[in-house]
Amino acid sequence: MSKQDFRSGYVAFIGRPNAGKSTLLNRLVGEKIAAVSNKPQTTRHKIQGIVSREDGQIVFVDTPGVHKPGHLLNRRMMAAVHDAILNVDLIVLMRDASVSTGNGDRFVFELVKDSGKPALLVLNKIDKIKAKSDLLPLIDGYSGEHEFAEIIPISALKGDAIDILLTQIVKHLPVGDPIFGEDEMTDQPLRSIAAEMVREKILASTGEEIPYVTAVVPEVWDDSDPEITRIFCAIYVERASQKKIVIGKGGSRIKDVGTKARIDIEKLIGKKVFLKLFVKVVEDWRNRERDLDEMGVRQ
Ligand SMILES: Nc1nc2c(ncn2[C@@H]2O[C@H](COP(=O)(O)OP(=O)(O)OP(=O)(O)O)[C@@H](O)[C@H]2O)c(=O)[nH]1
Ligand SMILES: [Mg+2]
Repeated sequence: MSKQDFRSGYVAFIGRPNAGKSTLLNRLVGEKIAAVSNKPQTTRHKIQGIVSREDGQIVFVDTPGVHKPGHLLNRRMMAAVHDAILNVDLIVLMRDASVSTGNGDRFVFELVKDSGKPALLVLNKIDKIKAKSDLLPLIDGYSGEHEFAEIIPISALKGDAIDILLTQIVKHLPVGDPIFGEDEMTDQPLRSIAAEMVREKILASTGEEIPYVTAVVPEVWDDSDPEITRIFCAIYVERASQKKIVIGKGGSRIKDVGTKARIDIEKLIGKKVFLKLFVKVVEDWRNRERDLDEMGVRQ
């Protein structure tokens, strides 16, 4: 590959909550760097994942799912979406193809249209569509919505059509030098990824309001022992009753969350981990500038 043919650029994943944006990011990067869950609003800030290939380098920007903002937290989340749209070379609009189109989707289509940026439409979760012939009318319908550069059905979970997607993405990027080093994977500090792994396990094991009122802040990261990394994370909730739920009967839930998160973090850093979790009640943290800053939910 000659230097003149090498392409590089930023690509944002934009879509409704639960479309599978973070699942795709993890799949493309080949490491778990973003939390994934079946609860909406899992991703709260921009996460970059870097893919280096022979023909190009792509910096993927995972963003929070597009939703109506209620708290300051949600307003910051939506600001991250707008910021990503403004600053990328290409948009990947992602839809869960197994559910029907609603008003929320139309809002996302408009966002992408208004940006004037080139966009690919990714129809995700095709593993859930039994009759593949159902895909054609879907693709037809969407091509009437907007002039997408491509419409690509994939399964982020199973890894179907991921290579096709990557090749198409590179094709639509500008010619240019790599932006990051070849072996760089993400802009996220390890401690933020670790905190996200803890939050992911809490999301997986709770329902109702707990996923929305929970945040995880890494407070201590001690690498002084070459054998083991000691990590202390605070789990924020808003009320004492929620603290009880997160801790679980006799501490069973927080113990289970800790064990599962520790396994993910050990895989990530390639070292033994001691993980200590504790719960803090901070009323209305979702509307408090300082708490959000500390949690890394950036302006
Ligand atoms: N069957 C199936 N499930 C998928 C696929 N991709 C993602 N999922 C599931 O969909 C759910 C949502 O995935 P996420 O990757 O967290 O979705 P997201 O778009 O990042 O969601 P937000 O961060 O809330 O905006 C999870 O339960 C995933 O396992 C897919 O290709 N097939
Ligand atoms: Mg996500």
